[in-house]
Amino acid sequence: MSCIFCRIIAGQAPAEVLYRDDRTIAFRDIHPVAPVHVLIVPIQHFDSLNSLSEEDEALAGHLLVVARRLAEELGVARSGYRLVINTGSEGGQTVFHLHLHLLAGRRMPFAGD
Ligand code: DGP
Repeated sequence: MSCIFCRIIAGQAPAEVLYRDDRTIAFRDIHPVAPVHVLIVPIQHFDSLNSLSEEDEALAGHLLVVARRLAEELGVARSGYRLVINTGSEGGQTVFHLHLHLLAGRRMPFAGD
């Protein structure tokens, strides 16, 4: 299995897992860029957001709800947080398994920077 996130999902690579259900896993980013930096990842492998179809709308919504719940549990829902989905090389994607970044704990610059 070459995908690092698939290996984490399968328990073949270590990660600090904060949440798991039948469709989703969330674990801390190995290279955090904010005091809170969690990755919310579908169990099913999608290379990127480009691979998501209309049939996956419920899953896409679930990922957002999981992110919102994690923000509450991590105590950043009120202070604020940012969700990021890097897509493709110019979008900054480096791991080609769809994931949301949950970033919080510091003031974020303008999203276009
Ligand atoms: P992106 O650039 O959007 O594809 O983000 C990929 C993120 O994945 C990046 O912030 C670093 C993180 N990452 C890469 N490999 C691992 C790993 O093995 N474990 C964990 N926890 N995070 C990883």
